[in-house]
Amino acid sequence: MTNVKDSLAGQLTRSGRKIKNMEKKGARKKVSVQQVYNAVLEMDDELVVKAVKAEIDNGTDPSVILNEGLISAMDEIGKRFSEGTVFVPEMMMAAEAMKAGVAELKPLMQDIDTKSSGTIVIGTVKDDLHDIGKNLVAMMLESGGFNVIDLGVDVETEKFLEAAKDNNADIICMSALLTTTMPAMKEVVEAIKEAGLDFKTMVGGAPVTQEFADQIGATGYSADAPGAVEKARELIG
Ligand code: B12
Repeated sequence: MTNVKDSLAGQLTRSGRKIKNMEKKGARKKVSVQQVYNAVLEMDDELVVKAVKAEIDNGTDPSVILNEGLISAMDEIGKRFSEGTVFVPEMMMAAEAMKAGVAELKPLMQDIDTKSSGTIVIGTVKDDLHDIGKNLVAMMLESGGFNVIDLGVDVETEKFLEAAKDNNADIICMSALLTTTMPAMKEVVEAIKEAGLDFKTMVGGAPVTQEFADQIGATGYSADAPGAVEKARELIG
């Protein structure tokens, strides 16, 4: 019988070798915060933290570190996953590395002049475990002065509604990263309507589009975290 640990280690070594080969071919994108970007591709959380700290010390804009360093490296990991050159364990390691970098940036992304702009309930929809983007959106909303209740991942429709009612929320924000979990967003929008409630809804996540948001009757959509803050401000008025 194959030992799972050995098999995972084998996978990692094999794909690690592939990553090294790709490096030789210069497959890494050139970005201004190269050390951060590279460290995520190395899937090394300590290296990511070191590189992020170095950029902070250099005075680099935190949003550049986030977008050009951390987020674009995760996009590259996703591309490699699609191509079959990295596997789920590596995606997880890269995700952990990215989270460590985001944690370093979080204190720098707080708005100094914040006042509570409204209450937002946020979560990743049912059957979906992706939370990096959702966490970023939650962090930016919090920094933007909103009171944010984060329900985590794999959130059932009923739980969104209950939390919104309990906290007298203005908006329910939903994240989905899988095409198979996007319909859960529609379920929440319909459940709100059926219950005669008037919560606004915002949807996002890599496969989600404005067109999809319109189709399911969501109140708002944004392609990224800063846009989510803008949209939330617009919706709450
Ligand atoms: C990291 C990752 C994982 C990690 C997740 C770790 C974690 N804690 O989140 C792990 C390894 C667990 C994972 C598992 C799986 N994954 Co995955 N994963 C990814 C990966 C590489 C990156 C996602 C990410 O974090 N991106 C970075 C963040 C910052 O971007 P984001 O989430 O899009 O968020 C931004 C915006 O979309 C927006 N946003 C996000 N949410 C919201 C919400 C609102 C309200 C608003 C307004 C905006 C907004 O703002 C964010 C910041 O700017 C993607 C590839 C990709 N490029 O998307 C695949 C990807 C999403 N996974 C994929 C797959 C197939 C899977 C698995 C099924 C694999 C498997 N065989 O097991 C499982 C599913 C597990 C489950 N049930 O959820 C596919 C999905 C394909 C599809 N069409 O559905 C992708 C696209 C990879 C691929 N190219 O094939 N994955």
